Amino acid sequence: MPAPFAAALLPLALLAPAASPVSLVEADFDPATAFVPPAAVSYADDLVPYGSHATVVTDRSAPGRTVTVTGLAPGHEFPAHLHTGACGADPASSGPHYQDAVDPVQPSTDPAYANDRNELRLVLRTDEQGDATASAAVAWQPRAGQARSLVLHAGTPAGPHAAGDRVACVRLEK
Ligand SMILES: [Cu+2]
Repeated sequence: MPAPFAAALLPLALLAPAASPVSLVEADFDPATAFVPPAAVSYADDLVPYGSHATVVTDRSAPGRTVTVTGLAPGHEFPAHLHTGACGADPASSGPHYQDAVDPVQPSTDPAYANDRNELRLVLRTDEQGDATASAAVAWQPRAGQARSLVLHAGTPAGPHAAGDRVACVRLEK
């Protein structure tokens, strides 16, 4: 019975050219002062050594991100968030947290907006090698061009840094 067989193949043929729902950002942390603007910036070489590495996997079929880092300070907790701005020489250039529903009052402190369903937040807990993987799932896709960076904060133990200091930034969009 050729007709049902052909009908069954048709949806597969339509799906085949679609782009993979998974995209990947691979970046080495470098100083912001590098001659070529780096794909990932470290602002604190003691916590995020130059040459350490980040991988950010985005799966559009199950919104969220999986972040892997290697070679960071061992035994450390780095909170990491999606931020709106681009990585730059000034750690503040990455701007506020990306929010699906944007709080009309910025900086956002209202728990109705500043929460882990409306923002993408995760915590990277490094092992004794300085490696960590963490995932966060959310119910939304970021608006194109508005979630430009993943920022790592100093977290705990913060050492000479304040826990909220931005210690590194991974470029997700131009
Ligand atoms: Cu943040």
